[in-house]
Amino acid sequence: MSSLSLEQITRQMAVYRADFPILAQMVRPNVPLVYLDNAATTQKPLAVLHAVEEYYTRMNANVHRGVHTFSEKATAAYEAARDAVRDFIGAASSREIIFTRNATEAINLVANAWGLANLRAGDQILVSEMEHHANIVPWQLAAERTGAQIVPIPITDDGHIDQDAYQQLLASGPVRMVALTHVSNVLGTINPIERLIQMAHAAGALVTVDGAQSTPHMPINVRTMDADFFAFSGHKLCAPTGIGVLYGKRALLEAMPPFLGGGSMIDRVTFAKTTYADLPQRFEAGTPNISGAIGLGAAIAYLRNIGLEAIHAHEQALIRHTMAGLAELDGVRMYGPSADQRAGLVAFTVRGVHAHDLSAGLDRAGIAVRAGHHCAMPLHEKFGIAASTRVSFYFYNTLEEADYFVRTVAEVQRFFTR
Ligand code: 7TS
Repeated sequence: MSSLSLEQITRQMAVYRADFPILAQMVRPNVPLVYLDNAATTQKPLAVLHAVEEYYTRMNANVHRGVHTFSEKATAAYEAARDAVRDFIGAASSREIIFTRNATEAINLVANAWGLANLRAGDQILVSEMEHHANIVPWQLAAERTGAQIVPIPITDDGHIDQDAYQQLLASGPVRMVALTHVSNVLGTINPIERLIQMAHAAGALVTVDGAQSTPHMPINVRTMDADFFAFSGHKLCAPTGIGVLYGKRALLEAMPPFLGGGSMIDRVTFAKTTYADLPQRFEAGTPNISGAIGLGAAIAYLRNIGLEAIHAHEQALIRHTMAGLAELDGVRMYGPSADQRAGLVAFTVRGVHAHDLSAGLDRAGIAVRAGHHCAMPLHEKFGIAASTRVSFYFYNTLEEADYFVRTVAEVQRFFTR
């Protein structure tokens, strides 16, 4: 698909809309849904809905327990989903793939299991100023318990990691962990993650990459980027809610104590001493989200069939078009880098219109966007604003929707400022 022209890709993408019944829904009579809140969560194609239904209809049983036929079927399907995730993100082994509820839980797992075992008073954890709260608060909690210190990595005014400042922070350490997002959910910045990881490793620090906003939209290879830990959520890539992934390098995961205790994660339990299961079961206490994992496997197959490079190219075309349109409106301020350096989302403010009024106005026209601080309060503080409006695309969005969005922003602005 990557050999096609952009125009061909764009035409092809519109065809996939038929796989998403929700995209044909009305917000109210005669007002079709224009869903532009994909950074919050994405819609689910029939292939995913059917995979979940099929699991409950034909093979529902608990995994890794019974020797009965249905438990074996369910276990095989659950483990096939793990293998699909391994291939999708380029991990070396399926043992390095831990199923969690979401990216947030994946990062909490690292901050607790790795953090409490490895952090000491005086150690530093670098956290970039563009992180989502999910990659800030778990580290703060670990720091409170261990005496480690959180140090922010500054960003530039155009929304990039300040690499000189980052280098200085790494050099002055002792830095044990760097918490970095691959793509910012507010600025859209695609961070030069390989280079930032190399810099951390050269200073002896590990890196936890928040892949929540990159994994759905571009090819990912955790081995090429050399991430130590990498977290993402299924629901942002067409899978059901309640399933997420933590990738960790095998040696790191093997050396970590468990996060949650209970069934499935043990080797042998006595009241005197309990020993733990091997990877990945050690980190999957209790009955997992079996149908969610199977849905995630189906979502990955669906996305791979479209092609992650084509998805990225189409979304770049949408964001270029949208930012050019917004730039023509008076009083619109967009945050973050230029369109060619970002993923398919942009947060902006409109002079004279509060972000919540704007999003309510857009909703009246059927357009779903997000307004607020987008769980990135330190970032909004940095830019001196309390709230912004964010439009975020996925492959099923069209240039016509982008045009309609820009036109409606202009109309709402006229309404509030006349
Ligand atoms: N990291 C980033 C960069 C995110 O954008 C989000 C969710 C998360 C982590 C947490 O994901 P979860 O699935 O564990 O909740 N971001 C958003 C958003 O921007 N709007 O709604 C959720």
